[in-house]
Amino acid sequence: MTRLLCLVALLLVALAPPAAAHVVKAGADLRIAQTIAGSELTLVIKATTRVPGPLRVEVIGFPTAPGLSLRLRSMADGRVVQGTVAPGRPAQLGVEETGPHELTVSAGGESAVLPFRVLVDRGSGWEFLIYGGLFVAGLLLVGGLLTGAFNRRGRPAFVVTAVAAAGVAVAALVVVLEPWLPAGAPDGAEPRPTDSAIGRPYVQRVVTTVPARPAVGEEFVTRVELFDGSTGRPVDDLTIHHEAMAHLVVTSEDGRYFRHVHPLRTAPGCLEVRLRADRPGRYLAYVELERTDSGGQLLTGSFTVTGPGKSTSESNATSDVADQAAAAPGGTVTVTPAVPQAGRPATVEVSTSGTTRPWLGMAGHLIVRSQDGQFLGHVHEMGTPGSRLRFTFSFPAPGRYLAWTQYATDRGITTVPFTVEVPR
Ligand SMILES: [Cu+2]
Repeated sequence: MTRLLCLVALLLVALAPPAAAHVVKAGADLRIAQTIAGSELTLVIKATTRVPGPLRVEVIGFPTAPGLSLRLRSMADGRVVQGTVAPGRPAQLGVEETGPHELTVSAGGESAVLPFRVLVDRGSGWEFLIYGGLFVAGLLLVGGLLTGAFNRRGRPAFVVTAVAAAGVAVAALVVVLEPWLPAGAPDGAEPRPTDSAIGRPYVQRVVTTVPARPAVGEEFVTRVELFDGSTGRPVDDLTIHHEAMAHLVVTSEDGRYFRHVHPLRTAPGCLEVRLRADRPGRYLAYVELERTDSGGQLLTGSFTVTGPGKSTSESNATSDVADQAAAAPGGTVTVTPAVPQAGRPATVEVSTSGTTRPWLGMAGHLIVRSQDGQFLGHVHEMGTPGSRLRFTFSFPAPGRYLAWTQYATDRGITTVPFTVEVPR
């Protein structure tokens, strides 16, 4: 009996997964895509393990990124540290405290102010039970085995081994149940909002440009101002989703112009990005974002570019996009079935030129707009990076769609445009 219990206890110890298996958000890197100084880059604020200590910041460029100057400010005591970061040259900024900080990122006369929290995992209280239980069990097991070896009657050994087995059982139970047990908040975490049960109102937006009527060929600022639907105050609680605070897609009416960019937070509730349009006419803007406790949202807006040339509404969308596709550096697009049905999943496959690398957390992106601009869809390639991207997309209704697939390689971000006709 004693031997059987020992065997069971040993098996439990051997089979229990390591306590580190649980996911601690405090230990995760924060990745934020930014379009700055004409470059697309991802800023990586590495997870901190101790405070005071170094905060590591890296930058990934698509394909390259300018050198960025960094300014880290603690919101608790106002302490400021500065540094620079470039691809392959990470920055180390000293942090004294956990809690709210602001990282100002500047390059080419542009700046973004990124609020974030320095979090350090305290470890969950449950770990104490796991390691405590295993420790006690280990001690008693050894004791039990020794007592069993020197005591022929075996009763004390039985008791000791039974207690050891109970210790192991408690530890194993906590290991198994840990994903469902409440975890302690990390150091520096935001206090739980009291209104989280009902959620926050959707964001209202105003999309404007500076100047108000940009001219063809000239750089202008696209500004997205976000307001709370009920208080009218600026919305400054966006959560990072798909590695960005907001994803902005700007297309000309005919689809010939397409930009997928990640605006800079220039002030609370204010996002800005610099663009340059190549033809006059109407442009449509779509903003994908997610507000804390409010879910994802798609906001739309439009603006007009003035100047000489063929207007964005005069050209034939299909032929222009086809010309553009022919000129694209890589990618043969295959849609299956060749004539997709409305409301039924279709498969879009794109052959890539070069090995893809993850961008915005995915191997590839497919963005689909109805010709009239009333609909915008966005799906991801979820597979592993390779030479072929595959998307599943359901066109919502009959009509003509303008579509763009995007992926990143070492040479930069490739956009492959194509059109799809969905019959009645
Ligand atoms: Cu994006």
